[in-house]
Amino acid sequence: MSDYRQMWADLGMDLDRHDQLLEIIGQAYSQVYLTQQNRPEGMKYFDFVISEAHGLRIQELVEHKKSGGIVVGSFCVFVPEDVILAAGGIPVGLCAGAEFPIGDTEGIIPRNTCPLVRASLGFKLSGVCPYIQASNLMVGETTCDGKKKMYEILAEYHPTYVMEVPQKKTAAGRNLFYSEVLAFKDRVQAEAGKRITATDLSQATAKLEAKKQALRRFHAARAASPTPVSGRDALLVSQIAFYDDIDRFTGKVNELADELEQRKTRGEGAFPASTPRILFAGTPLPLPDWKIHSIVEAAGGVIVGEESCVGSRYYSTSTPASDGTLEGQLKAIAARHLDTHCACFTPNEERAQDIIDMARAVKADGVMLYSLAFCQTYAAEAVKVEKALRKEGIPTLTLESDFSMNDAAQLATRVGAFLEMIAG
Ligand code: BJ8
Repeated sequence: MSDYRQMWADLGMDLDRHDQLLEIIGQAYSQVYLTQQNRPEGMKYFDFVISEAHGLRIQELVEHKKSGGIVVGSFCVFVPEDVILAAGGIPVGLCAGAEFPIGDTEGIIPRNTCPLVRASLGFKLSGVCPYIQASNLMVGETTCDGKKKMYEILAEYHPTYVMEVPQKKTAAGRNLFYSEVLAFKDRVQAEAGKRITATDLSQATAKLEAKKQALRRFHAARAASPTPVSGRDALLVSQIAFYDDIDRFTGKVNELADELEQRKTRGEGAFPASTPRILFAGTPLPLPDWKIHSIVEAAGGVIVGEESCVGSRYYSTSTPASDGTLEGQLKAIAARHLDTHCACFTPNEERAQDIIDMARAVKADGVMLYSLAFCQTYAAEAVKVEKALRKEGIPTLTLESDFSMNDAAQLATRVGAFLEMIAG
């Protein structure tokens, strides 16, 4: 990694703190990932991507900018990646799943704010995220109050643009979001110095659809018993989906899906078939948040699906057909995003059914309903979702946590008891 120090310095990063971060992530990765047995061969590519997440990939972004392209960072699946791609830009999902930079937000945003919101700002303030440093623009959205207010602060430190997401999926809400997608296209065009044509956009959307289709194939293969891949590895693939090169990633995920399908034919699993199968449902698990998955799998269970934005809420939406004009395609893109069943909407009845359907599809023995601390929308919705799951006879465990390891032992006890209950 030492070859990249000049590049990091040029990006204005804090090299000493960045060294500390890499050390922590490197240790966690070795412990959570490299100790696993019987991993698919195809995971080697994703190990490589992680090892070069702050190196080679950043070098690619820097090269892209040198040749006149732009890099656009975002925090939520409501930001349309294909609009950025159509302008010759590279979209990157910013991760913020770590405790490391949260102290930097002390006195800037209240402590009783969701850790994802605090870490998102903290990664900018601490100067340890090369993705933020390399991005021309960061794009926020009005999905929750914590994020809305955080973006106002972020704008003081980095060029930031905010898209308004409606709270209701009414005709007025849909029109509002369409106008937001139009305005976003204009902003991206201005940033890139390039007009997006209908052909640019349809090609970009086709790439995005191919990526999501590869992810759908990969995650569908987890339904096999025994499941051919660990939850940790599957989560990693979903996390990397937000920042790797789109075509390369799609190819590698399809290769991995082929391998999982062959494993299924041979009856080969990451864990024995008798291992209790858990569906994770809730708030996003951005890199490098591997906490819940490692606790569940260390306690003798396996995670077989993620109903999360780092998971099915990202890959399950697809772009409806359009008339092919630029406006028609942008309308279809707006409709695609409003098909996301995020707790930021009221009502959001579809989500409970999604979880029930997914639990059945992946043959889950139980569902873990997770929310990050201080996330009111997901915590409140968990009550309703739990009721719906109980009605279907699906065992449920509700958990709330953050990115620190302070509560790891307590979580492990609760998870262990839940696994025993469903196995017994
Ligand atoms: S589409 S889930 S990525 S908004 S956990 S910051 S909601 S207080 S992340 Fe999300 Fe988009 Fe919805 Fe997905 Fe606020 Fe809750 Fe924190 Fe959250």
